[in-house]
Amino acid sequence: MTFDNLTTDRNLRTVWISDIHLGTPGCQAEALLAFLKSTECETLYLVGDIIDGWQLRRTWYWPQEHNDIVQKILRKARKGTRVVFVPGNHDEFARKYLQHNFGGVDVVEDCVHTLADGRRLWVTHGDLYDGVIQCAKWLAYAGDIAYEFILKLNRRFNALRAHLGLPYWSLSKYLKLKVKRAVSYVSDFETAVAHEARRRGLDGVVCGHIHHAEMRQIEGVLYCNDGDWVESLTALVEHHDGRLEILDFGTQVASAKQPVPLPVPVTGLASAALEQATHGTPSASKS
Ligand SMILES: [Mn+2]
Repeated sequence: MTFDNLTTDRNLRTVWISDIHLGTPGCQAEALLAFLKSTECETLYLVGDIIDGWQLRRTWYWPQEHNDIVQKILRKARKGTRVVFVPGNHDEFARKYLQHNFGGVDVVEDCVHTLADGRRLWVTHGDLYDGVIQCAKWLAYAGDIAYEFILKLNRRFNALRAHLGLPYWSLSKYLKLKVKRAVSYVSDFETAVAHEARRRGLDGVVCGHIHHAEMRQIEGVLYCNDGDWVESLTALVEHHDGRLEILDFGTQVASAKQPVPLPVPVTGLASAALEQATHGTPSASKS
């Protein structure tokens, strides 16, 4: 997989990625590996939910591609890239190791990044400003199981669509954009982190957590979200002149979308037919 036609500038000052969710079948490791291979940067920020401890606790899932991602990142650190890991809620286990350095990766709770043009951005995963996680953790866990389920449905649905020759279509993205309460939940979150950045006297914020890449001004504060590598396949990058850009690989991958192998054995006639549809497709032969 290559992303040759997306941008010509592969030499960047800074890259922010988050919500990779290694350890889950939803993680699009192949696309992320292609991105990491084709990009050089001075600083790489891993803005949380890199390894999904919540799901690994429920079901152990760790294919070779997920090792490859970890190896690639550690290799970048060895070769001189400054790698900073800001843990999120799904990898909150790493919050026990704040201020430590693992194989060249600095683990910090949050930090301030100064752009080439002098603007200062607060880098945080953002879950501390998510009302659901703060007030009802059980609901966040339930929501996580529901999200996992919708993603699974989504994969089967798209395996069927691929079988019928139809393009990739994201059910969970559709639900997130259409459900009115989800929209207000997202805007509450965005406003909360922007306010906190301003309270800290900074020009803007870079966060992740809600799986929706975005870059806009909120009440005079630059709000940037680097998206995720489960569905949207996006990264936030800084060019050498301090210019920020969201790189979106989702559209490219969608056109060459491959059905993801199903993680759990399925039962029942309809699911068996779907399973057959998945494995009957030549592109599903990678396991
Ligand atoms: Mn999160």
